[in-house]
Amino acid sequence: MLKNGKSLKWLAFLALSLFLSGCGNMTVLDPKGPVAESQAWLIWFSIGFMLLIVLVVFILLTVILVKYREREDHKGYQPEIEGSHKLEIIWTIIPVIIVIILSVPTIMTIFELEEAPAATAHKEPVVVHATSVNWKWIFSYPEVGIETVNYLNIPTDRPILFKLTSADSMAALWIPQLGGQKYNMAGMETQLYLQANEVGTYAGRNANYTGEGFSEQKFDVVALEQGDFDAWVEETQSDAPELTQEEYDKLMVPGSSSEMTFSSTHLDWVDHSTDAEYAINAWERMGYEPLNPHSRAGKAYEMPALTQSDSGEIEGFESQAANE
Ligand SMILES: [Cu+2]
Repeated sequence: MLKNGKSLKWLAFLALSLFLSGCGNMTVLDPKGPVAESQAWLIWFSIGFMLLIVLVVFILLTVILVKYREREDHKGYQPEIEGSHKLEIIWTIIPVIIVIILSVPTIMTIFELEEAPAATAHKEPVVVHATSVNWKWIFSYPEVGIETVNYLNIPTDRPILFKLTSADSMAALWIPQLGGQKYNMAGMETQLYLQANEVGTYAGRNANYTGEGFSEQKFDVVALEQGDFDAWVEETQSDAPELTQEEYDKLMVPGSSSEMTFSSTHLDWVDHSTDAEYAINAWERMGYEPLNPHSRAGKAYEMPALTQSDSGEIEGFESQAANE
């Protein structure tokens, strides 16, 4: 038999490994930036406060069970509580106070997170347009004219202003270690501030189920020192191939994709937040016809797995025998 202290430690260890293991770097409670930090604080605060309530309830339950159990000298006890103003006030006010204590910090944090993190608000944010397409992520940096697919480089200690939209299905951008998710929707734009405080690679994904290729819609966020980030931007501007609309249309066909890098952005010819039909028109230009909006099956292409050649061409349709 383990001593009490020892078994407690084991329990804590088990709980912790359950929390942290399965998820790898997808973990919410291991924040690496100010946004995720305030959200993790909110989660711990809410759990702690609710546990306190559970504790009080269990203590009261024990006291009442013992004090009011049926005993010889208690036979026939009939409590009169109907119309008791005192009791009515007590059991109305306590839940109101509980809701206030839980909701005030939550609402304050939600409003705070709509702005750039306070500590770095004086710095110019890096603007990144994050566009979801079944089943890929496209990231455009309009300020420096570069675009990436399925990965994202960001500088540390600077707010990143994500402008979220979708070319087709509703999706949700989620980078757990940097902050909670927000929705991407075709024909509109949502905004999300995130920030990384530490150099590292963080997992990102779509958090809104969108059908067959959903599990493949993942990306890596690589946080670099400002100097390394600037060097990457310069290298990309000079070395990466340009993105043409013809190449871009290939990305609109539902399928998966490896990481890609371009020295121009699709914002030159389409902004999906104002043009919700671009992807459908691109399908027509590509000769693609979906058989079902949420499955990979389609006329002409069935879930292509796209890659980028050295010259910048998007490949991966060739291996797909035309399916007509
Ligand atoms: Cu919407």
